[in-house]
Amino acid sequence: MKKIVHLGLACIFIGMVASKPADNQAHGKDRVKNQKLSHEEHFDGDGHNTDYDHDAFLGEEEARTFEDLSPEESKARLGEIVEKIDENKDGKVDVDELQRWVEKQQKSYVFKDVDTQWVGHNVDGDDKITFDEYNKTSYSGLPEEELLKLDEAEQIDFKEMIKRDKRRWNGADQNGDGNLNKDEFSAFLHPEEFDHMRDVVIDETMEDIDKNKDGTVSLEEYIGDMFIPENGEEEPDWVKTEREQFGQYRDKNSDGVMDRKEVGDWIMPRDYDHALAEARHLIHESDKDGDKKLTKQEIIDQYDLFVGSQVTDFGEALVKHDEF
Ligand SMILES: *[C@@H]1O[C@H](CO)[C@@H](O)[C@H](O)[C@H]1NC(C)=O
Ligand SMILES: [Ca+2]
Ligand SMILES: [Ca+2]
Repeated sequence: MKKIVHLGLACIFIGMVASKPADNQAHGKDRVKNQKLSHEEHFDGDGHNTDYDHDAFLGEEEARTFEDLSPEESKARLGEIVEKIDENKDGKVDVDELQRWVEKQQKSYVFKDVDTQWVGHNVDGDDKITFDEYNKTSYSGLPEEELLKLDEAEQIDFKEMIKRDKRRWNGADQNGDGNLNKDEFSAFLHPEEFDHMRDVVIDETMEDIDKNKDGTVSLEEYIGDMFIPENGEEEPDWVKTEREQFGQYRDKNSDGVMDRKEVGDWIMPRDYDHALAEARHLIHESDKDGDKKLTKQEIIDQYDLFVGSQVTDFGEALVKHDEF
């Protein structure tokens, strides 16, 4: 009997661990939130690359689907998108609306993940997940003593995990009612994407990296999180580069260690707002009458910039004809 319960648990726990991408397993560079809007470079040697804008405006996945549309189809779909962006329905898209839209596309993987997990954890199907529901779906509703007995078999430190989950839960529960609605649950699953979760993310990172628990990250702790040499192995060049980066960029006040603020600047950098820069760029390129807002027509007139089309690719193919 015990055995069966045990196996059932193993499945649930494996599912749970696998479904929390932002969780404990991150190391080194994986910890750093990637704020780039596209894998494409925006400006290269030859000038402006609209693939970057397409990815930023549509999300990388959706941008690929637009590549197969005719100009008419892509203009029609772009028109529908513009109506969604225009939140206050005044017929114009302003820089704030556009910035929020670009941020949303950047986070679209988050929303997809949240949609899937929401169904799995929201047992009664209402508009919130209670901690009781989360307990049942993630910890089989077992008392903590029972979980701790499983630590060794499952290779999971449940005590630590519950502590983290509760801290994240409280950080995500913005209205403080003890439950998580869908927005709050998004912040719980992907705290690195939400600025109000910054402290929680820093706490988790410090717990992982600050091995001697002195409240700061030393150079050795920083490197130890990304690279552990195996019997006498020499340090690869990228690790040497990281050592230099630590002194040059991470330890900003040059006291030899990273404090919480410096850890925050490293894992959730906010010195440059990519979405805002992109929103300004798109408006600058398309605002014919100079009112700093875009009408649907102004956007559709520039559909090559926003979404691209077969025609763009076809045009590029013609230009590159000699290479084929
Ligand atoms: C889950 O529920 C059980 C049973 O009510 C309780 O003993 C346990 O402490 C709960 N676990 C957490 C993480 O709250
Ligand atoms: Ca709540
Ligand atoms: Ca330390």
